[in-house]
Amino acid sequence: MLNATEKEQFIQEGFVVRKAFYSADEVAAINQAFMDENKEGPVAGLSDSIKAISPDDPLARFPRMMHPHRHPEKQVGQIALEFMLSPRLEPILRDLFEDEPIGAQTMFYFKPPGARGQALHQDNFYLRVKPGTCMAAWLALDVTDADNGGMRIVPGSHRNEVVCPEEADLNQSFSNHFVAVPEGMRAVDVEMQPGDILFFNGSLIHGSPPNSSENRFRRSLIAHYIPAACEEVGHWYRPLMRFNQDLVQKDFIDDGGPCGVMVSAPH
Ligand SMILES: O=C(O)CCC(=O)C(=O)O
Repeated sequence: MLNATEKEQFIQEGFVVRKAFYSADEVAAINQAFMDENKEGPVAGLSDSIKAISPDDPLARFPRMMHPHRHPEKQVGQIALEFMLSPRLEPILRDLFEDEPIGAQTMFYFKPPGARGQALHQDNFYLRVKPGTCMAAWLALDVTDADNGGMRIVPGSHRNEVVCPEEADLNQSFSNHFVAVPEGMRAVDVEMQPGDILFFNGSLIHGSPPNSSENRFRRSLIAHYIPAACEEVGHWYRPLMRFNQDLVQKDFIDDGGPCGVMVSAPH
């Protein structure tokens, strides 16, 4: 559960960090499993197809893995599913949503040295949750800071509307979507230790700069959730799962939405 200060911070700023949520042993086991899964490079059906910008683009060797929890036959699949539906996370997410949380997505970012980041964006643009908002639980698996491309967030921006993104600079970001920092707000870097979790509202503007460190990976395991009371969600996020693994039906939206057609699997 969250204390009153954490809850107030989440309401005002749209995020909260829980320190040392996973132990060093748990973090090491997660990293080992994903590094093993990627040891021959990207895995068909699991790794994202990120377009390399040069022959030595580190993301060509280490693209993020999308929805690993949908692969129960793999160790990484079991790890991602356990993380998404962890009884440790459930009461916190319930507190943040003031509703039952439903698991919608997992991702694993390797973000090796030299990798591009992900330009500022809002998750609700992709998940299209209505009414309400999606929510992220972002587990740090390395020390993360501005140097190795840690998370950058715009506190308070979750109270703004979801906006149609502009074109991002593809030399800095593997994703082509970019949402500017609203006037009067500023982006801040979130420094985290392995095992810390950042929870954030799906309308919060966030992203990460490139990993400009010499030799430090910035790995993270991420789950996204929707509230039980929402009626609509993007079709990419099917199946939706309760914490007891029961499947949940919603209106799965597959039109272009207010910002036009999305041609590939987002986020
Ligand atoms: O880890 C990152 O660099 C970005 C992650 C992100 O955008 C998210 O978890 O929604």
